[in-house]
Amino acid sequence: MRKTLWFISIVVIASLALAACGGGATTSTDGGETVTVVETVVVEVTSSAPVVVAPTGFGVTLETVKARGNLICGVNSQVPGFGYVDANGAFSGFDVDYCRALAAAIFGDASKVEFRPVTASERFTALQSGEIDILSRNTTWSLARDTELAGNFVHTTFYDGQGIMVPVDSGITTLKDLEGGTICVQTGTTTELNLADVMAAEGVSYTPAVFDDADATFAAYAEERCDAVTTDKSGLVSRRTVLADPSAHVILDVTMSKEPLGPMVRHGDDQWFDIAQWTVFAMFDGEEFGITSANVDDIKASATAPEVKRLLGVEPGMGLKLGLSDDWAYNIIKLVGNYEEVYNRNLGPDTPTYIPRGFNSLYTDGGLLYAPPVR
Ligand SMILES: N[C@@H](CCC(=O)N[C@@H](CS)C(=O)NCC(=O)O)C(=O)O
Repeated sequence: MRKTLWFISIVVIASLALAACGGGATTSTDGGETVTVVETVVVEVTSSAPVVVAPTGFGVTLETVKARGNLICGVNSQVPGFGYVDANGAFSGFDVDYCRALAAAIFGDASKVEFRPVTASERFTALQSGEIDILSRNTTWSLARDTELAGNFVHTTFYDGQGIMVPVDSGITTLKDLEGGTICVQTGTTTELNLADVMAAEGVSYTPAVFDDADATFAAYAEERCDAVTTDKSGLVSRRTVLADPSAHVILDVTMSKEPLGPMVRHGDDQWFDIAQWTVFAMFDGEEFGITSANVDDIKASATAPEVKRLLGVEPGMGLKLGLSDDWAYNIIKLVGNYEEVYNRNLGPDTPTYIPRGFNSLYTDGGLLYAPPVR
C-alpha cells in the first residue's frame, strides 16, 4: 500500500512539474489582455488498485520464508543473555527472542524459526548469500555495513558501547595503564577497529591478540595470555558470567564507542525490511501501552484506544499493509512478549546477565526507545 501511494504521488508530482514547466501551457494575446491557458493533465486511475511496479526483490523474502515454512535467523551461540546455545541445543537470548517474535508475526507460531549460529566474520556473507533470512546477532549499525555490505539495519534494539575488562588484581583502572600490554579482541568486529582508534587517540601502544570467536577470545584472556579483553559492554557482562570467578574481573568505567545493535536484512526487499522493523516497534508499543503476554487477550477484548485497536488488529488493516495477517502484533506480544518482558527474561535483574536498562528504556522513562505511530 505504501508503495502504491508513492507511485501515485510520483505520477501527480511529475504531472504538476510538467504543467509548471510550461509543457502544457499556451499563451495568447486577445484584445490587449494576455490569457494563459494551462492544459489540464489528467491522471487516469482506471482501477481502485493501480498497477505498481515494485522494485526487484520486493516481497521475495516473505514468500520464500512462507514457502519454506520457517524463518532462518542468524544468531550468536556464545554470548549468554543475547544468543546462546546450551548442551541440549536449545537457543536463548535477547537477539534469539527477536527471531521468535518475527516468526510469531509471520506464522502466528514463535517456534517456526531455525537458529543458524554465525561468527562475527561469517555473518555478513551468510546474509548476502541468502543462507539466513535475517541477522539478529549483537551487530553494530555502521555506515560501511549499510553500504558496502549491502545491509539495512532495522531500528536499534540495544544501545551499547565498547568496554574493556581486566583482572581486579591487575590494578589497571584506565586505558593508559595498558601501555605496552596485550589486549584480546575478536576479528571481524567493530571492536577491533575501535580499539585501534581509541588507543591511538590516547597515545597508548599495545599489542592486539586477535581471535575468531568469543570462546577463543575469552579463553585466551582467562589463561592470562593478554592483560585485558575488549568487546561491547553487553558482551563483557555476558562473558564475565562464565569465567571461573566472575568477581575477579572488572569492567573499566570507560566507553570506547557507540555500538547501536540491531537486526540486519539484505538490501532490496523493502517489504521484508518493514516487517522486521515493525516487529521491533510492536515490542516497544507493547511496553508503552502496558500490553503484556499475560494481559493481551483482555486488552484486545476491551480496547477502546484507537492505536491499541489498530495494533492488536481489533480494527483491521495494519497487518495487510505489511503483507501479514491483522493479528501479527498480537501474536508477537502473546507468544514472545513486549520489549520489557523480553529484556527482563534475558537481561533483567533476576538473570546472571543483568544489565540496567539505561538508554534501552522507553522515551517516556528517559531512554531512546520510541516507536512511530501505528496508523
Ligand atoms: N557489535 C560488534 C561486536 C559483536 C561481536 O561479534 N562480539 C563478539 C564478542 S562478545 C561475539 O559476539 N562473539 C561471538 C562469536 O563470534 O560467536 C560488531 O557488530 O562488530
